[in-house]
Amino acid sequence: MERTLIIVKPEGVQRGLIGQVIGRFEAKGLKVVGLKLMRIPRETAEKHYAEHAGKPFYDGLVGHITSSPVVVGVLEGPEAVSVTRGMMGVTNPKTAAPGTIRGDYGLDIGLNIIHGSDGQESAQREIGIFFASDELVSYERANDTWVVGA
Ligand code: D4T
Repeated sequence: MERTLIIVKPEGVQRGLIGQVIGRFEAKGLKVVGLKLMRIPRETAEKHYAEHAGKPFYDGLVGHITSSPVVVGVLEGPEAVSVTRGMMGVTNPKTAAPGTIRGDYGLDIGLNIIHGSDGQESAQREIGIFFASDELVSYERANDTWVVGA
């Protein structure tokens, strides 16, 4: 089982899409093992987006993600990282395929609704930035065998 970090970005919260976005992952069968609404402090955003420091869109990115509350979550499931990335769609919502979150809800690359970790290493790093270990909960769901098999 893998874990991955997602962020419903400020535009997702402001547009009332929290439930629809999280609901897609639940319907897919991924398990929510961590979830909180927060206003991201600037220092945390800089840590999270460290790989983009120096890029032309970096200042806007950090300014935007800290501008309004977000919902941060940890999803668990088989190949959770790539399954989540596939459901998000490509970075630019204009070209993201219909049926993906970005393809269905967005039009602007700076307002692309959702972040998801892009690999297992970044997932571990990002989960550590946003969640203390006692904020993540392992549990069985009664219908897991009907989603991921025995
Ligand atoms: P994240 O990391 O948020 O899941 O997005 P992606 O993996 O799909 O895309 P990314 O890391 O290349 O970009 C991170 C973040 O920056 C915004 N962005 C990106 C932007 O505002 N302008 C740009 O030109 C690019 C490339 C969107 C996502």
